[in-house]
Amino acid sequence: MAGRFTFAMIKPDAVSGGKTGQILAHTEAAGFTIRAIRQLRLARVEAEAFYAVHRERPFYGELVEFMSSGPVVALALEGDAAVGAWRDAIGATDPAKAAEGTIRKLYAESMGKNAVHGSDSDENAAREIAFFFPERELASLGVTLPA
Ligand code: FUP
Repeated sequence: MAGRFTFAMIKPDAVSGGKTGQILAHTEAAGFTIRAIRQLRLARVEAEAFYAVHRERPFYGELVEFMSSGPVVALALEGDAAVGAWRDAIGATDPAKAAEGTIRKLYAESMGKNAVHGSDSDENAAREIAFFFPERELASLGVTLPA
């Protein structure tokens, strides 16, 4: 059964572009509840670890550079079948291919600078939420992840 939580992130292009408020408003209007939220700047090693799955891809260096270039906003979102619903709300990786009305269509610049992140599975959602938020805070915020 699909879980109720996903991990979302507003990326440096959108934060520095002053889009945080609009993206959060869009997120809530799309039916998600923001359970945890934190603005921070990733160190290079943290960006490398977060995107370790893409280590062998040609765009990895650029991705790590970009993701550590300025503040991001990390979010634990709750909603029905949250992982898939959030991916639907953000649209395709390449904003040029994203559907009308999606967050990437509205706010992203390019395939690399694409405004937002969304987990691609319940397992990765749990891993990514735990990467950004202290476990001791999650239960009190209403986030219950599978062990
Ligand atoms: P998504 O799940 O839509 O975020 O996309 P991926 O996991 O495939 O890619 C992760 C990030 O790598 C994207 F958000 C942007 C970057 N990327 C590129 O810069 N070039 C590519 O060809 C593919 C991904």
